[in-house]
Amino acid sequence: MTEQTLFIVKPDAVARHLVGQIIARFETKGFKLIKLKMFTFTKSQAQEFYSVHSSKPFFGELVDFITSGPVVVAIIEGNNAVATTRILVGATKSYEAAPGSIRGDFGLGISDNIIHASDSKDNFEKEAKVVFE
Ligand code: FUP
Repeated sequence: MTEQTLFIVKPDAVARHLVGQIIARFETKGFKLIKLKMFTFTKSQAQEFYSVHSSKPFFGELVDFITSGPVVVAIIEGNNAVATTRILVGATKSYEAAPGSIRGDFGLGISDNIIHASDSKDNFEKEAKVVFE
């Protein structure tokens, strides 16, 4: 089923010049790029983006990290985009993520875990509003 999802190349990966390699993984897999932009989250945008985590102990760290430098956000389209993108991205803790996944191949951190991807159609729609509107 053709659907859309969103991913964000996080500040750690932008700083390490991994943007091209990460976008290439999605294009190589067969996804079509629909929207692409580079920007830096404001604090209020980050708090809204991560509002589902607002009660978690790591919320402050998460907001500080995602606002720490520019990110690249993309909307992509293709078969089963939400679930397949989560597979390509890998486990949240980069040091546990499987080799071959983006987090597994490029990082070791938790909040600095290279990439964000929407985990449902509803969250894709919410996140796309926060970053593109
Ligand atoms: P994911 O969907 O894999 O990005 O992971 P979650 O939605 O569970 O977490 C969102 C972000 O919170 C992660 F990208 C990193 C951060 N996080 C922490 O900093 N510490 C934790 O213990 C769990 C998540």
